[in-house]
This record gives sequence, structure tokens and C-alpha cells, in this order.
Amino acid sequence: MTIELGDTEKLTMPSALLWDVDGTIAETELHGHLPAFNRAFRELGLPWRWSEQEYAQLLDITGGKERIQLYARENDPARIAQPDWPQQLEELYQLKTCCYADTVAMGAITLRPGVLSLIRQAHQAGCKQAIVTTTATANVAALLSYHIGPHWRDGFASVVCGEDVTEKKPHPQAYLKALRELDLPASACLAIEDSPNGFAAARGAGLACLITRSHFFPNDAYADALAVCEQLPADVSFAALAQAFSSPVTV
Ligand code: XBP
Ligand code: MG
Repeated sequence: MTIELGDTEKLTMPSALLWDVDGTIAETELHGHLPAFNRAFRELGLPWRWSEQEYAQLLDITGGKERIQLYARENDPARIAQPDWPQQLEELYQLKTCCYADTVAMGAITLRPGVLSLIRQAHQAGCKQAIVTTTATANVAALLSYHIGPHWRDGFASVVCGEDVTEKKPHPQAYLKALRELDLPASACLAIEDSPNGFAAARGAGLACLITRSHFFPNDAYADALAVCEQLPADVSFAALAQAFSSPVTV
């Protein structure tokens, strides 16, 4: 997609923005998921409590269920030897998802600066948008309906969540699925991510990727990112993003 700026200048806009959710759209890991895991552990009488430091390590594994499974295998092997462990895990994960929705409904999770503005500007510019995340669909629906409204889904041509893939990030499957649903080539699109796993998934699908650093990933290196910033500018402009996408020199 090309924007005519003047007689000579032309800007190639991304044809789609592909948004990660956790850490990118909002600081959900710190304010939503971590408290939800700990509340679910407490309510089910489990002795586990995850500190922020511990959670930072556990985020190497994408997917809440996978995260709990690995933690339990290393820290509570007797529990996962119980014949009903798969049901316990399912119940725990469902409860954690409900706890997360409660936290959103209390207004405890704000969107990061510039996010809503960029979503709206991209929409007005005719740029398609997608959600590409490894969290559960219920969590995305809770967060985006709270902040955008009940018709949030209409603004996204594709929504790919944890249940929609067999391989979570850093595998590129979620991004590849979104690109198929958008019916666009990777070269025409831009991913926005916050973590090494998300970046690897986006790059693995052939996408240019903008990194907005988040609480749990403050210092990681991202070779060949389109740009790495602490956060989107509060007065972010879609035209400026298109400029960076056209001539990727800023890092
Ligand atoms: C997000 C995740 C998710 C969330 C928790 O990663 O890995 O597991 O931490 O959500 P990304 P669930 O931002 O790279 O998509 O408990 O629903 O999995
Ligand atoms: Mg993320």
C-alpha cells in the first residue's frame, strides 16, 4: 500500500499490523497473569506462590498451562504423579483464566501508551489488523472488550490465540496462520512484540518487527528488529510508523 506524500515522495504503508497482546498491548504479565496464577494456586489450596523474579524465568515458556506443567514437574513431582493431575491442571488453568478476567473487570490493567491511538489511526488509514498471541482467547476478549468495547473483534481481520495453534511462540505458526487469514504476504506487514519468544515467532514468519520493551523483558537484544523502543510515543503517528517501515534505518 502506497501513500503519495508529494510529487516525488511515496510511503509504503504496512498493509497490516499484527499485534502481540501480553506485554505489548498492556503489561498483562505483571498486572494480570502473575496475580491470577497466584490467586488460583491459593484458592485451590496449592502451596505454590510465584515471585516476580521466578515468573521472569518462567516466561521462557509460553502458554500458562505449559508453564504450570513445567513448574510442577520441577517443584512438585509427587503431585503430577497423581492420576487426576490432568484434571487438576485443567481446573487450575480455568480458574486462573477467571481470575484474570476479574482483574481486567476491576480496571487493574490499562493499555500501554499509544496503543489505542495506533489501533485507531491504522484502522482509519485502511490498514488491516490482527491479534497474534499465545494467551487464551477468553483473556484477549476480556481485555479488549473492556478497553475497546463489545464490538472489539470487528476491528481485527484475524485473531489467533493459544487454542488456535499446536505450537506456541517462538514457533511462527500463530503468525503464519494470521497471515493466511489476512491474505497478505509477510513482506507487506508489521508485527509489534515485546519479548524474545514473540520476536522469534514474528521473524520466523518473515515479518518485520517493532519491539516495545516490557516489564519482564527490559534488556534483551533484538538483532534486525525494525526498531526497539521502551514504549510507543503517547502521540504515536501511523505515518511515522509507515515512514520507518518504508526505510528501516532507525533502531
Ligand atoms: C503470552 C503467553 C501466555 C501468558 C499467559 O506470550 O505466553 O502464556 O503468559 O496466558 P506472548 P495463558 O505475549 O508471546 O503471546 O495463561 O492464557 O497462557
Ligand atoms: Mg508478549
